[in-house]
Amino acid sequence: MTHSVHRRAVAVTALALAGLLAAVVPTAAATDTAAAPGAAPSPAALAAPDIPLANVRAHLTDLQSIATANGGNRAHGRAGYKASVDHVKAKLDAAGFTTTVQQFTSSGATGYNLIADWPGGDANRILMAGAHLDSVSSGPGINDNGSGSAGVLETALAVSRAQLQPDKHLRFAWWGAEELGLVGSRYYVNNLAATDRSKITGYLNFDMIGSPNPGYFVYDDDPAIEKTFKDYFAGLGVPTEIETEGDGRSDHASFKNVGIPVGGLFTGASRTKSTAQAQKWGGTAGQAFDRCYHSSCDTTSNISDTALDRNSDAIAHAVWTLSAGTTVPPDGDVYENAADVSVPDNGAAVTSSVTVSGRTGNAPSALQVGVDIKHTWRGDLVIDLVAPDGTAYRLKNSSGSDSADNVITTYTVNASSEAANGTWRLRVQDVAAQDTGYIDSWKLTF
Ligand code: DTR
Ligand code: CA
Ligand code: ZN
Ligand code: ZN
Repeated sequence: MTHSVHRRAVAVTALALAGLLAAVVPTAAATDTAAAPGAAPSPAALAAPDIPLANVRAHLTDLQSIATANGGNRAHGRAGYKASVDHVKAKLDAAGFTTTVQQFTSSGATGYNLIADWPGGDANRILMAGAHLDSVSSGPGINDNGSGSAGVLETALAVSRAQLQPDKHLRFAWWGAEELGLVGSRYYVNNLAATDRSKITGYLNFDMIGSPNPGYFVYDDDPAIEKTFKDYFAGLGVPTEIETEGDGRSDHASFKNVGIPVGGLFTGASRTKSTAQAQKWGGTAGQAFDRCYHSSCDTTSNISDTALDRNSDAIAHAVWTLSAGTTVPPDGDVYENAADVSVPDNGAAVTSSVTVSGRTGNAPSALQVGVDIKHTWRGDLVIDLVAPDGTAYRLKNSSGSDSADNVITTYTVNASSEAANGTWRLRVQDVAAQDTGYIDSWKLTF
């Protein structure tokens, strides 16, 4: 919509002045910037400690000794597995955890899940981290999955050393019979009452995190969990790839199947590292990430210390970050993005996003969408809320006659058919020539 010349002359002068002022106040490019929910956790809550590689290595040495003393493996139904459970449990008991050994039967043998609760935190918001502790029968299973088991164990011991008191309740788990088909973790989930399942805000899985020819793969299931890991590795300057070997390949599938947000890390198994991957990660192209996968040579010699260290530190970062939670404002959970996003004049739509996680069920029928858009002649603007599944809810249509400036208001949207968790976007488009502006901030209140 073009406007009267008179108004345009005045507007152009004002805009020119604004433009000069704007030169002093940098505005973000028209990018989509996800933001965490509500008030940011306190910095202290995010500062996970370094996980000492030597400690993780010592756990692997212990697991190797257990396998060597028990027929060379730590497989379900064998003495080496129960000895592994007893060993890890003793360390957790000594560190102040409340441990539970959950028994089940599979393939005619007794299996064991080890669950360790860290006292404190909100019992209605539980963050879990786990790894399968069993090996295949053909070897000691040090990378698969002593590495994940040791990384999770040392993170739990670091929680104890720090006497961490996060907002959320922390629960750690070591699964039995994963190699028989995720048997232990599925048994755990299936025996959780629905009300107890809904309290689990996320499950983090670590299965093979020390492969000798490592890749750095991040599960791409829950966006907020994925971002937590990707941001950590970005901080190290380590590129990551999305784990693509299939959702059903480890214990996170048991949790994902019942709608619990999941994430995790993986350094690769029998697939071959490509030339491009070797260029970005080092190691040997044309060779498997782990040549000893499910073999007798999966010993303490079958580990990359660099990968084990980085991933153990990433586990701690995720546990500290995702358990910090946020102070729930009195008016419910608020998820805000205050990054400026320029709206091109009479141009393409731009978006600004917020990532919602840790909630259960669907969004409310009266979801509050607060917008603050600075834009002269707001009649140029079309505004939509886009749900995580892509469904668009029209908040405002363009209107040539609405010459007022700025859209600073709260819309109420019936979003009850949308899952609450995921990335929500505010989409804004200027559909008329002249007059410009930007998204100043917006927020969702559940
Ligand atoms: N199934 C796991 C190894 C494995 C293979 N692909 C993936 C992807 C994500 C995690 C683990 C895996 C095992 O043998 O224990
Ligand atoms: Ca470390
Ligand atoms: Zn395996
Ligand atoms: Zn495994």
